[in-house]
Amino acid sequence: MIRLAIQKSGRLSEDSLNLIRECGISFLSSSYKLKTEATNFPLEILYLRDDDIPGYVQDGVADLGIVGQNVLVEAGLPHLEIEGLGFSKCRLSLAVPRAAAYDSVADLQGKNIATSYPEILGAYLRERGVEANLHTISGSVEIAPSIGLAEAICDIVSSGSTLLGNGLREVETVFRSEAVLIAHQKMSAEKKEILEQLQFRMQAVRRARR
Ligand code: PRT
Ligand code: ZN
Repeated sequence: MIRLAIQKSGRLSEDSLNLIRECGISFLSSSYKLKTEATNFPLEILYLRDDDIPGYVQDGVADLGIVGQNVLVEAGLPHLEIEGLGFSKCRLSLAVPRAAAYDSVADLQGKNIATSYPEILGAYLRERGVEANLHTISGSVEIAPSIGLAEAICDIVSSGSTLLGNGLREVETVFRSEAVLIAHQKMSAEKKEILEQLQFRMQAVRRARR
């Protein structure tokens, strides 16, 4: 039996469940349950907050997980990734108020930047020799400039309409992300075999979708 952690409720949940079902794996799902067992494959599904998934897989509490690369890299655990899954594509971008002057990332020197991704953004700025004050906030990052908390933000973007609606302009792509399959690094031979079967099915599903 292998244990897979997926997001309980959020943007990854439906696509994660659909992928498992399309692999021909059946299970009962109910919104209040925290775990469920498949009926025709040696798989147990754990429903967690996405932020908790990398740590659970690193510690081996779950053998596998499905999570956004943005969350995985921010947690400092990129080595857990074994395969891109092609959904939940988005980017982590820097944005400034529409009317603000902006030529290059050097313009952010000494500025206040609000973000939920201080690790990824910090590395990006360091590589470019920019020193800024990062303010870590966990939500509603887009309103930070309008309330005077920061001159710029760094947040997840997909369509861009949230930035637009908050009077912000996207100026740099910091990181591109998609959902990925992650795995604990020390698995038994038995679990490795189940993982191989699962990956084989996932790849077949993805080929069939193209
Ligand atoms: O409760 P839990 O902690 O599990 O969930 P969460 O609220 O932390 O995450 P959730 O469900 O919002 O997102 C899960 C994952 O989906 C993220 O980690 C990304 O990998 C991926 N993803 C894909 C996105 C988006 N697209 C997205 N658009 N995550 C967030 N957004 C938000 C963004 O933060 C911004 O507020 O949507 C807004 C921007 O969208 P646009 O379309 O207006 O640009
Ligand atoms: Zn989260």
